[in-house]
Formats: sequence, structure tokens, C-alpha cells
Amino acid sequence: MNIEGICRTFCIRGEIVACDVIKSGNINDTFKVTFRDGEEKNCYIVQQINTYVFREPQKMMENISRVTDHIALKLGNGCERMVLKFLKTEKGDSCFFDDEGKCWRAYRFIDNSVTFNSCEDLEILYQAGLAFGRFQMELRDFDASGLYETIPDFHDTEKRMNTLLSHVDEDPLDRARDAGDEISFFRENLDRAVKLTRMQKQGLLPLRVTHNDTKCNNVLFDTETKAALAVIDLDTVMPGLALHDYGDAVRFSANTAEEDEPDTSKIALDNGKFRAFTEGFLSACGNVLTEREKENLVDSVIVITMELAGRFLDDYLTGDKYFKTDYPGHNLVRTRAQVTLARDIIARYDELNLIVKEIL
Ligand code: ADP
Ligand code: GN1
Ligand code: MG
Repeated sequence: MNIEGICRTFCIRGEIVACDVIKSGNINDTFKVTFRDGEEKNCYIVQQINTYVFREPQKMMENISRVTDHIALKLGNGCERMVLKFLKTEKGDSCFFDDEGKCWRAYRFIDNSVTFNSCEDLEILYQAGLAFGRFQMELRDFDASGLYETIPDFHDTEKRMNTLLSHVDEDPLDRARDAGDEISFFRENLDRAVKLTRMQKQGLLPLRVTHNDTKCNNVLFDTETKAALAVIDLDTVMPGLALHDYGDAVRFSANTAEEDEPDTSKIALDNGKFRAFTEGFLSACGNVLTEREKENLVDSVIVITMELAGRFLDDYLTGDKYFKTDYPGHNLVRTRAQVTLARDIIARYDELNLIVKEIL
């Protein structure tokens, strides 16, 4: 079905005046569609949901609706730019399958907003921290156990490491030899990677509603004031650990380089960025987190960085089926970049913990 047909299914009226592809995510296909309806101009985000990754999109949309409704209710009127609003089809569904079996959803475009794929401005990083901290705050009284697990065991790092190491042994495409150094790193630092999974299984960390994809390009900022608006990309909202959200955000935003930087000499964790994000995050949800959560903030960055490095490597070893790649070997480059970052954080563990202590 074409974009116009999809928009009509979501009861959007008026005439299409523009349709732009937004090419930033690794998972879904995203379009910004502009409609004119009389004097009014309205923009929408229309997305084809990746059903290879999200096997049960209806259940995923139910999670998203419940969580966005909860936040909207808490924020009250006048806060429309602070939370996503999804459109419904005539039948009242928030996604539908077209005649080719593709699954679609649509939601309101938040005007005068901008996302940053990388960010040098510490004030913006502070704002990103605030946005994800507020997400924790707003959902602190939401019963996470009632949410559907969009991707089962998404942050079961121990399971991810076991899968990786068994694919290293099987080595179906004869690619493991390209990553000998990285594979040794995983074997040597396995204990660090599985720390949160083990604590979670022992019941030492509270189950919360988590976003699970807290890259800074999943926060919308006001184009002019650069204040954080809404947290977006809610596909992976499910029960989880607040530390996973924090760790993933720092991994992505406080890196001195891009997530897939081929020149590993450019990659490190930037203390200033780390501090700015952490200050924002803790100022919004510091009083919700338990002592044990606060003690493990730096560990969580190591966990998530190793986990993602492992996911990239696993995808490389098994034929690049999960993450979209721009060139052959992209997942190997991503692996090396993330392993380099994890090594840097491990080397500067005490120094980073001191920064956290100062903030607390
Ligand atoms: P993906 O899962 O592929 O990362 P996202 O939901 O994050 O998809 O959307 C991709 C990009 O589209 C975002 O980084 C942002 O720039 C833009 N975008 C998404 N939703 C909105 C919205 N409601 N208003 C404005 N821009 C948006
Ligand atoms: C994927 O779609 P995107 O780019 O926001 C992935 C995240 C990874 C991220 C790494 C559902 O997120 O887990 O951290 O790529 N999302 C899923 O860039 O697997
Ligand atoms: Mg995104």
C-alpha cells in the first residue's frame, strides 16, 4: 500500500503536500508526511514496523498506548509536545497490516523539534538525562510486570553472552577469525558483563518500566530553546532495569566518537558528557533510585556497552540479519568501536565512580 493509503487508514484528512524519509534508526522505516487540510498544515510520522525484530506488533502497540496514556494523564493539558500521541484506524487499532503484510503505525509529528545523532553541547546532554530521568519518574507508579516483553530477554546480558560464545564456536560463516582480539576481550571480562543480570535474578534490583533504547536521538528537543520534549521510539518499552536505560544512554551519548567509528583511536568516554548526562538523569529520578542502583551506575555502562558489542558481533558472525548495515563488515566495525569504549570505561572505572559520587 502507498503512504497515502496508509494515512487514510489512520483517518488522516487533507491533501499530501510532502513525504520525506527519515533515515536515522537501525530498525524501522520512518516517513514524515505533511498534509494540508484547508488552512491547516499537519505533519505525521508514519512508520513501517520491523516485524522481524518485533514479532507481535499489536502487543507492542498496546504497551506503548498504556505507557503514553499514563504519561499524558500525569502531565495534564498543555503538554502535547512532551509525549507521543498515536493515531487509530477506523476500527480503533493503533497498527495495521497492509495487503503486502507490512505493518504500519502513525503518530503526530511534534513541530519545531529536533533530534541529535551525536551531541557536543553539554546542556543538551543534561537535557537528555532529564528526559530519560523524567520517564522513570513519570512511570514509577506503573506496574511494569503487566507489560508485554516486546523482545524477550532483551537485556539478559548473560544469555546474550552465551549465544555469542556458542556462535563463536559454531562460526557458521568462518568469520570468527576477524574478531580474535574482541572475542578474547569478551571471555576475559565476562563477569563484568553479567553483573546486572545476576543481581536482577537475585532480586537485588527493582523491576521498572524501562525504555530500553535510550540513545540521544530518541529524545526530541525544542528547536529553539533546546529543552527536552518527548522521549520517542517506544518499541522496546517493557519491564526492565533503570540501570539499563542509564547505561545505554551514557554508552551512546558520552562517547567521544560515533557508535560505529572505524578509527578506534578516536573512541573514549568523555568525562564532561558523562557528568552532564548523569547530572540531568539524577536530578530527575535520583530520589526514585535505590542505593544499590546508584552504586551500579558506572557498572551499567560497562554492561550495556559489552552487551551491544556482543550483539553486533553475534550479528556479524551469523550473517548481518538483525541490524541494518551500510557496508560489508559494518557490524564488525561497530563491535570494535564498542569494545574500545568498554575497555576505556573499565580502565577509568574509579575515576568515573568519583564523578558519580560528586554528583550524588
Ligand atoms: P527508529 O526506531 O528507526 O530509530 P524513531 O521512532 O526513533 O525510529 O524515529 C526516527 C526519527 O524520526 C527520530 O530520530 C526523529 O528524528 C524522528 N521522529 C520520530 N518521531 C517523531 C515525532 N513525533 N516528531 C518529530 N520527529 C520525530
Ligand atoms: C537499535 O532502532 P535504533 O537504532 O534506535 C537497537 C538498540 C541498539 C541500537 C544501536 C530494538 O536501535 O537495541 O542499542 O540499534 N534496537 C533494537 O544503535 O534492537
Ligand atoms: Mg530511534
